[in-house]
Amino acid sequence: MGDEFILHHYDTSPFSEKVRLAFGLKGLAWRSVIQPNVMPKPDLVPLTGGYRRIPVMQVGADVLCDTQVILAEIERRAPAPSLGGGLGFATNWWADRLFFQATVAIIFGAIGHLTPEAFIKDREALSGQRFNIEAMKAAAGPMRGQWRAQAAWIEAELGRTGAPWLGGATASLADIAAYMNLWFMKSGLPSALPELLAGLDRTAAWQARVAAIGHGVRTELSPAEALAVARAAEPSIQVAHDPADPLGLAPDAAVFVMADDYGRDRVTGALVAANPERIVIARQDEALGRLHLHFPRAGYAAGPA
Ligand SMILES: N[C@@H](CCC(=O)N[C@@H](CS)C(=O)NCC(=O)O)C(=O)O
Repeated sequence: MGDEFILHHYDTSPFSEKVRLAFGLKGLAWRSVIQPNVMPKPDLVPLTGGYRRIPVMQVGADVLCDTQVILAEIERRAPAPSLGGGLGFATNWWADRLFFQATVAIIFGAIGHLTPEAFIKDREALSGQRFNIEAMKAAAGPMRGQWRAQAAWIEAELGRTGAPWLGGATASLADIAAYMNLWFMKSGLPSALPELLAGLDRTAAWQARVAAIGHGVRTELSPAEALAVARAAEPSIQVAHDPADPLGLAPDAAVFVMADDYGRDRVTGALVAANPERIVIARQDEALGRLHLHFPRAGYAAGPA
């Protein structure tokens, strides 16, 4: 079990949907561990050292936080068929941040008043901002134009090439990343989609194609079993340290890592390796032993602890 892909997620999580589709694109088998969608997450935080966002992927005693580094690791371990190269990750960055913020504004502008109090409190803690339902309502209308502008880029690209996928003849990360926003809109506010996609027929057909990629072979695992896998394993993913890294720290230095957008919990450990793709830190957990935590560089701050 030490080299299986273990995905800590929940079914309604749009970021997790990207990873599930990446497993589907590559036809991979994976273990699914369902985690709560609000704090506390007592079976997740021991693995992550305090990082609370979803999804997290575990391979033995290696813990990958954030879809950017999860997708890079899936690509490394299972290179064919490929998720594509750097442009896919650039598309992923746009889809995660800019396109996603437009999607969130529209969904919560419409359903914010139906949101349970516990969820609101949790997301206020996550974002460090008030969950301002009136402001979200006011922003949602104008944001529809911005959302459609971004969806129209998908339409334009499919129209320009006449290909079934954004990258041409085969599906890639660009498809999965951009699609995540349509998936979230469809599950969060399905009534908005016909208007938002009106006339964007290629995009609607592409959306169905991406959905049909599926999720590969999913089997459930309990949180306790996942923790037992970590306890029984030693970190095994080899990551090269880049001596030219701007962080300027040598392996073994005490470092912190934190997201620079929301969920900015600081995670600390000893540097294992830092390169343009990821930063890896080692943590000793009382119950689980030595763990290596992998974070992306884009979107994260890191420095001496
Ligand atoms: N940049 C992160 C973002 C992850 C993210 O925002 N996840 C959402 C769920 S889709 C989350 O963690 N929400 C708070 C929670 O579930 O507790 C990634 O790519 O993994």
